[in-house]
Amino acid sequence: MGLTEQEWQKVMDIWAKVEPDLSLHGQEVIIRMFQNHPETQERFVKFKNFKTLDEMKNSEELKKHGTTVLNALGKILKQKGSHEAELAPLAQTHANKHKIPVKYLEFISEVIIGVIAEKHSADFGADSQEAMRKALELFRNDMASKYKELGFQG
Ligand code: ZNH
Repeated sequence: MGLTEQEWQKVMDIWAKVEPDLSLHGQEVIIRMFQNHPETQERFVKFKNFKTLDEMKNSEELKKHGTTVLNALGKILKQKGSHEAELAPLAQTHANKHKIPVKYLEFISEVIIGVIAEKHSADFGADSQEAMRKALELFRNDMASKYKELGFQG
């Protein structure tokens, strides 16, 4: 389940390409998640009534949320697996308050990989994608364990 130092390095390298344009990536991730998995949009009081792509694209709030999500994810990835301190509060809110199933974390993980692959094809080859996929799997597994501890079915 863990990643080798080399794999973490690949994750860090690609994240360094994402970071300068975090909010654009974040916006894209949230919009694509809503489009590919409309049930995820229902979880957001502030976005669930958006109907058109333009509405989504023009929303500063949505962009801000995308930035918040990727910012939190970046902090977690940089812990290279020792992310207990970062994960605990996130698991808490996502289990008890937002009620986000692990399945939705799977959706967003795939979307994140897809968006990065599109924007950074030259720097995100098969082995980097594989490393990122493993890192996001580790994140989800640890979220799922926390969910269990909190009594959330997830
Ligand atoms: Zn989430 C929120 C992160 C996924 C839903 N988020 C949030 C926040 C953060 C995050 C940081 C803020 C704070 C709190 O906690 O509350 N997320 C995140 C991450 C991830 C996620 C990192 C992965 C990667 N989420 C998710 C999903 C979903 C969600 C998948 C669904 C589907 N979130 C959410 C909500 C919220 C949040 C609903 C709230 C919003 C507002 O503001 O209202």
